[in-house]
Amino acid sequence: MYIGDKLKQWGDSFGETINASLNSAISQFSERKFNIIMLGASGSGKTTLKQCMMNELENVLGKNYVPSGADSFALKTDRSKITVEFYDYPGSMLNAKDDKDISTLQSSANESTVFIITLSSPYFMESEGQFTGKINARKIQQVIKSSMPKDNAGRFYIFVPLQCEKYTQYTEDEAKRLNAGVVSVFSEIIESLSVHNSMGKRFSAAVVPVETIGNVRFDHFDFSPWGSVIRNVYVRDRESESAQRNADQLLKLSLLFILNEFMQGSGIIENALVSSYMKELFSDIRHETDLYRFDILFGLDYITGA
Ligand SMILES: Nc1nc2c(ncn2[C@@H]2O[C@H](COP(=O)(O)OP(=O)(O)O)[C@@H](O)[C@H]2O)c(=O)[nH]1
Ligand SMILES: [Mg+2]
Repeated sequence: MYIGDKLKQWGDSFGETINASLNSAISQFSERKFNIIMLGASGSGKTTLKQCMMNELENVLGKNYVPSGADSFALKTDRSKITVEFYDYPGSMLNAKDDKDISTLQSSANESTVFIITLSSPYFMESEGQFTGKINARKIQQVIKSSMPKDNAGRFYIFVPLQCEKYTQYTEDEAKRLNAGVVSVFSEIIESLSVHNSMGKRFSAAVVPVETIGNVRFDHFDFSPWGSVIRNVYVRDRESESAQRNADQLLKLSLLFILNEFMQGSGIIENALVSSYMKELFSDIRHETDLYRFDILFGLDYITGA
């Protein structure tokens, strides 16, 4: 089974829980804005992924969803509003020679609550990882490092392998190798963030693979005569229509964290959004028999509100 029935059930009840809690939890507060920044090399899939998440908004938020521009949306009740904006810059800005570009990126990162870090999976999964440099992990880690909050603000760092259908759909070993690969590419920053987490920073981190296309499979790299990768070649692998998978999971996790931040900032920590029952479902979703898996690396409490 690709995604277990449990996962579906969880997804359904999750949506209801968000809506029910939202109405009661935020009705007494005014407006607040949160940002989600997409960080990844050019071509790693940031814009596609952002669009997939936007496409799930209605489905996930139901009547609380209010459109608000191409890159933002709002969760609204009668008396309050949480606006969420995606920062989606060209990946080339990571390599910008121009100081202005890098400082735009940096100041957006400083103001972001959720960091979605995208990786083109074949670069670290194929050819013994010799093209891992193309993920630009060094620069991404620098931006993350320089944007750590001085105050008690929470941050959710979600590492999202993309272009990963070849690894998520066939064997469990490959699915595990994918998640482990992500952790290894970003090991330096993950270690540092987890130290901050254990010293009391409200930091969470997760690895959440998403298939934004679904019915394609990585086949090979096209090389230039001097051995650099010109492009990644994918082939249509199945009869099925193109179908994105798990962008809704990523959206829900991001929203849960944001809602918890909202409540934290409002001084009603006890008003936990998600019950211990939800926490049980969290462990279910990562059930061994589900080929698809996401891993919470640390900071689960800041996501579930437990
Ligand atoms: N196979 C596959 N291709 C993807 C996936 N996500 C993005 N792509 C492709 O990767 C290319 C770059 O995507 P884009 O979103 O423009 O990347 P950006 O430069 O990071 O914004 C596009 O051709 C997408 O169709 C994915 O999950 N699987
Ligand atoms: Mg883009």
